[in-house]
Formats: sequence, structure tokens, C-alpha cells
Amino acid sequence: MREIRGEFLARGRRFALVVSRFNEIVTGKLLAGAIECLRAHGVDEDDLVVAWVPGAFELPTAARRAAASGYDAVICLGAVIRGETAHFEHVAGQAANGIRAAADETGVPVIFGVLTTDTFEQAMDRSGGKHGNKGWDAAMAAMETASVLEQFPKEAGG
Ligand code: INI
Repeated sequence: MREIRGEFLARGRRFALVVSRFNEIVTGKLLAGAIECLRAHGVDEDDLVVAWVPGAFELPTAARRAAASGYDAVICLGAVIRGETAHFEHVAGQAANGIRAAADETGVPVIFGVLTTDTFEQAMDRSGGKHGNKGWDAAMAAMETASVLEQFPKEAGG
């Protein structure tokens, strides 16, 4: 049996971070956590790009473009807070479905670092507060998944 596990290495890999401006107090902390994680794992500053989009709804569009342009992984960061939006389900659902689709269409890891919480406080707890930083976790998932994919041969013709 051969077992594949991803390594948590950022050196030599290119990462695009796509971040929602909506709820920027929260998403800025997610971004800081993700960048801190990638730096801790050896990323080269020249291999990082950060792209801001208006809201979580726009994350998939930019992520799809970034994934197709040669990054090893794309990290989507956002915060959809139920208490502040009547269309919570639509925004959160479309972000999740679109991010999934971007990964499927490109074969590039597109990571779902989007908080979906009932309250602003819960979002703060998960962006560097008492429940850790989901941005850091998203960066870990990006490195791990990129590493797993690298251990499979590319599809014929791909
Ligand atoms: N975008 C978010 O990222 N989080 C939210 O909580 C949110 N709310 O509350 O509506 C939100 N809305 C904006 C949306 O993502 C789009 O940017 C907008 O609808 C334009 O397409």
C-alpha cells in the first residue's frame, strides 16, 4: 500500500489569497493569519498575491481566474454573518458552491476560508480570538492539498 500525505511547505509554491472587503475587520484578521502561516512555512514574498473583492459572493470569480493563472493554491477568505444579512443563505451558499466549482474546473486547490456565523462576535472568535484563526487553518489546507496533488502524476494531456 502506498499512502500519500501532504506536507506543510510553502517554499517554492505560489499562493493567491482572495479576500472579501465586506466585514473587513474580520477578513483582515483572517488574511493576517493566513500570511503569518505561509511565512512560518517558508513562503517567498514574491510568491504571494493578495486580491481584494467586494464580498464573499465575488470570491469564486476572482478565485477561478487566479487558479487558472498558475498559482499552486488559492485561498478564499470571507465572513458572512447571519445577523447582518437577510440573504445570508444565498451569499454563503453561492460562495461555497462557486469555490467548489473553481477548484473542480481548474484542478487547483481553492480553499474555503469563509466564516459563516450567526454573530459578529463568533466571527471575531474565529479570526484570531478564542477559537483560533480560520485564515491560518485555510493556509494549512492550501499547502497540504497542493502537496497531495503534486504526488499524483498529471492527467494525460493535462
Ligand atoms: N458579503 C459578505 O462577504 N458577507 C456578508 O455578510 C454579506 N452580507 O451581509 O450581505 C455580504 N454581502 C455582499 C455580497 O457578498 C456581494 O458583494 C454583493 O451582493 C454584490 O454582489
